Parts: sequence; structure tokens; C-alpha cells
Amino acid sequence: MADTKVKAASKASNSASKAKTKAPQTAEEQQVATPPQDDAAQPVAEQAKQAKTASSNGKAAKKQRAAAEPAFDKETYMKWFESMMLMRRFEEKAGQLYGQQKIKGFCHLYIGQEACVAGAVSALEKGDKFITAYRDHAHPLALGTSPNALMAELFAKETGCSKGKGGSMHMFDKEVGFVGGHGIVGGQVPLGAGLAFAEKYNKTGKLCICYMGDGAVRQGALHEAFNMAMLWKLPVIFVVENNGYAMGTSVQRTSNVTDLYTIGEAYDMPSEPVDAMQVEDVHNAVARAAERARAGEGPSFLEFKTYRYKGHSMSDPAKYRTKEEVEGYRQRDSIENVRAVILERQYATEDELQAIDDRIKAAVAESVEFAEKSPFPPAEELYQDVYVQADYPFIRE
Ligand SMILES: Cc1ncc(C[n+]2csc(CCOP(=O)(O)OP(=O)(O)O)c2C)c(N)n1
Ligand SMILES: [Mg+2]
Repeated sequence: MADTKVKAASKASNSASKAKTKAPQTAEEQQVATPPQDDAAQPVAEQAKQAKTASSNGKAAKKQRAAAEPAFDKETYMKWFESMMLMRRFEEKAGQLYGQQKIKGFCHLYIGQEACVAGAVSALEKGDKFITAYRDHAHPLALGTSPNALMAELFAKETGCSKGKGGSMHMFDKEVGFVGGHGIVGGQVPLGAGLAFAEKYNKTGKLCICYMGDGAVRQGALHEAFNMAMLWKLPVIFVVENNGYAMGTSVQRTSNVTDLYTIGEAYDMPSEPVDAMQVEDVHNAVARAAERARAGEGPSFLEFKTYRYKGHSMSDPAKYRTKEEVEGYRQRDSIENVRAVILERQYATEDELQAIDDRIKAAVAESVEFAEKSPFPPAEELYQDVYVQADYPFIRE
């Protein structure tokens, strides 16, 4: 095993709400809505137990943190607060609009997982690449894509960041280093390795952070990508956002190995679990991995132990988990953790935080107006952006 292998002790458990939504329509929605019988039985008790532990672990961790020296400054905490509030308010609004059928197709919300992105953005540099699956609204928001362009994309309007042709699952914004938005589970893993290859080839000093869900680690392509990334020491940070479920199926039902970070060890890849309800922990782990990547030491694999408060997609009634389980995680909410530190250290007052929240809500409201007023793409757009341009591959001069 590599010397740099990190084996942290944290064993934050994972698991998941009740979304009242319309009846399932597509095959994916039906699969979510009707989990196999034993799905409802076995994991629920287990997950509730885990959520309870998670909640008490959270209290202990908070105490410990309060006793520790402040590791991050006011500016960082205020940025985290603002960035995570924007993700949450934007998605709360997207959820409402989906209910009103203003937004159509699929829509997977990130609510609960915000720290996974905020902590990584603060630890990385401009020019680093971000790639993820279809739960992809938060990443570009945190990187600086305007809420207008993201909301317009959700509305399938031509002013959207993917010209209205991608929708919720295919956000894309090259300017901020966000390389999608991918609907094929695990498909972005080899793409992430490829992006890192390009950075290395072009000697940019930049890296790629490649997010995936716990369901994606069972894809064969992950193992091929891990092997090549290690062999070529590519500057890539692989992240599994272990939110406990792939659609309605718990990790416990699909994997003998539930500490997913250990999968990286088979490749001698420095791998560690991270309590991703704590944005500080996310930042620190990503910063360590980035340092290795920029030093030419190659990839890392981080297991972000996190949780989605909402169902898999907007059509998921989430019957496979209990209210208690969801509540256990809400008690450890990453935004509330940051708010508590800000107030405790008097970085801002309640009123000042409320003013930030009001400003964010106004920006989100404006994005809805922008999206509503924007036109749909013209029919000719169907034939645009179908093939890449002739000078592919892009990494050559
Ligand atoms: C190759 C492939 N198989 C199946 C699906 C259907 N599908 C969509 S999302 C999903 C679950 C993935 O869960 P996970 O990777 O844990 O991500 P999360 O939704 O929890 O963020 C599945 C099976 C797909 N999109 N692609
Ligand atoms: Mg998952």
C-alpha cells in the first residue's frame, strides 16, 4: 500500500425523506417508487440506528470543534455560508417549479450535500476542472455560473448554460471549469481521468476533481480509470459522494464493502473517508489530495459521507427510509454548522445572515423571471453542437 494512504477513523454512517410528488411515469421513476419488498424492511431499522449514531457523533464532533483553534478565517466561513445558501435556495425553488411543471424531465436535487462542493471549491484553484453526474446544479453555482443561466437551462431556454439542450442533468460551463453534468452512472469517471490527463499533458499545473455517487463505484469503467490514473499518476481527485442510496437501493444491499474509500486501496491510491456534513473536513481532505496531485504524486480517492434530504429525483416518494433517519442527518446540517460557527465567533449577526439570505432569495427570484422571459431554442438548434469541431482532440496545439 502507498505510504500516503490515509485511514481516518471517522465512520459516519450513511443512509436518507418523504417527497410528496406526482405518480411515477418513466421506468426510472417506477423503479424508485417501487423498491423490492425487503428494501423497505431490513435497511430501515439499520439506517435509523445509524442516523441516531450520526446525530450523536455530530454533537461530539461539534464540541471538539468548538474547543479547537479556529482553522479558517471569517472570509472563508462567510463564503461557505453564502455559497451553500445559494445552492439550497436555488434548489428549493427548482423543486417548487418542478411541482408546477415549469421545469420538466428529470430533476435531482442536491439538498443536504452542499458541503461536498463548497469545501472543494474553497480548497481548489481557478482553472481546476470539476466533473460530476446528473445531480449537478450545485457545482456550477459554487464555481460562479450565474443562477440565471442555470435556471434558464432548467427551463430548457436558449439562454441556459447548455443552450437549453441539456436540462437539469447536463449543465455545462467551460468558463468556470465545470465539465458537466453526466447522465450515465459512472460515465464521468474515465472522463475525469481524461481531463486530468489533458492537464498533465499540457503541463498546466491544474487538476480535475471527479465526483460520483455510491452507485457508480460498481461500474467496471471505474476500475479501468483508477488503474490508468495511478499508472500515469494523473492529477485527479476521485470523490464518491456516499449518500447511502443509489435510487431506492441502500449501499448495504449492494455492496459487501460499505466503507467505499477502501476500493482505492486495491490500486495503492491514497484513500480516505470524510465527514462531508462538515465543510471544514471536506476542504482539508481536498486540499491534501490537491497537494499530492500538483506534486506529481497522482490521484486520490475520497469517500464523502453525506446525505440527500430529498428523494433520488423529484418523482421519488422515498419509502425506503424513515423520517427519523432523515431527521438524524438534518440535525447535522452543514449550513447550520457553518451558521453556528459564524455566530459563535461573531463573524456576523443573525440580522446580517438574514440579509444575505434575502439577497440570495432575490437573486433566485430574478433567475426565474429571466428563465420565464427567455425564448426556447429555435428548431435549427437541433442540428448544432452535435459533433465536436474538426480540431479534436483539444489537448493538441
Ligand atoms: C449506466 C446506468 N445505469 C443505470 C442508470 C439509472 N440510474 C440513474 S441514477 C441511478 C442511481 C445512481 O446512484 P448514485 O450513484 O448513488 O448517485 P446519487 O443519485 O445517489 O447521487 C441509476 C441506477 C443510469 N443512469 N446509467
Ligand atoms: Mg448515492
